[in-house]
Amino acid sequence: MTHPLTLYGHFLSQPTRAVLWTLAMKGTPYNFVKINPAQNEADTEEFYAKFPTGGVPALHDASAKFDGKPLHLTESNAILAYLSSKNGWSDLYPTDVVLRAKVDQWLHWHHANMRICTNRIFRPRMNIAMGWKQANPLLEGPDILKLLRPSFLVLQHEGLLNSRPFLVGNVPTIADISVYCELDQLFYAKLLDLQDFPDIQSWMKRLQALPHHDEVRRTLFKFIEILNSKSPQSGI
Ligand SMILES: N[C@@H](CCC(=O)N[C@@H](CS)C(=O)NCC(=O)O)C(=O)O
Repeated sequence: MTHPLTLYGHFLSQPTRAVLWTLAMKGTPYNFVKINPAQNEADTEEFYAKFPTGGVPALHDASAKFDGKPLHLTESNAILAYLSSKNGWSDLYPTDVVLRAKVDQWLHWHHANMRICTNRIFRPRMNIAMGWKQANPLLEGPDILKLLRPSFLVLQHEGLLNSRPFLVGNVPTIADISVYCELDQLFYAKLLDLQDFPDIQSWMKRLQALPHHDEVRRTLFKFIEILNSKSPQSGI
């Protein structure tokens, strides 16, 4: 069936997962095109013509126009904000300017902070396990904690201050979704030491309880089995 929205992405891509989860939670129909950038599947003229930044997730919205053409949008947090604004999901992206500013703060913070969960910790493991692109050296337990500790302090002491249930209040927003989708993979791969951060642990449990959590992580769970079996494989 054809829908105006087409999402290009991969189930192991953390920012793709954030968009997929949001669409699932809101019951929004869309077409999905699986693209694995780690196997150079985004390196085609056709993809670059639509999405010059070359990565996933990437959204095509046939019901909206930019420069006289259908809207093509990259950057997961921009996609999440766009979908929320367009569809009036004010629970996920509040219309109150102060609350929205706090959501935006976390979305911007995510890029230079939480994103290291993938770039420095998870992706090297993924590339080795799947025989994909060249990997950086693997970081292990204490080095992972050292790298993430400053971000955990910010999350615990500013985000979840006074045991606030979610980063910006009593309900989850796209800020929680974006940040959590970096940490989930480390949690399930048993690479996350949150002993000193009980508020982050409780917050993660609240996110795990949201609808469609496991469904959008089926490929991640399968990949973690491969990772634990320590034998290189392909086909995800
Ligand atoms: N800031 C971007 C990051 C997107 C990103 O890093 N995507 C990865 C997959 S998780 C990608 O497409 N990388 C391109 C490549 O590996 O060549 C976002 O939030 O959407």
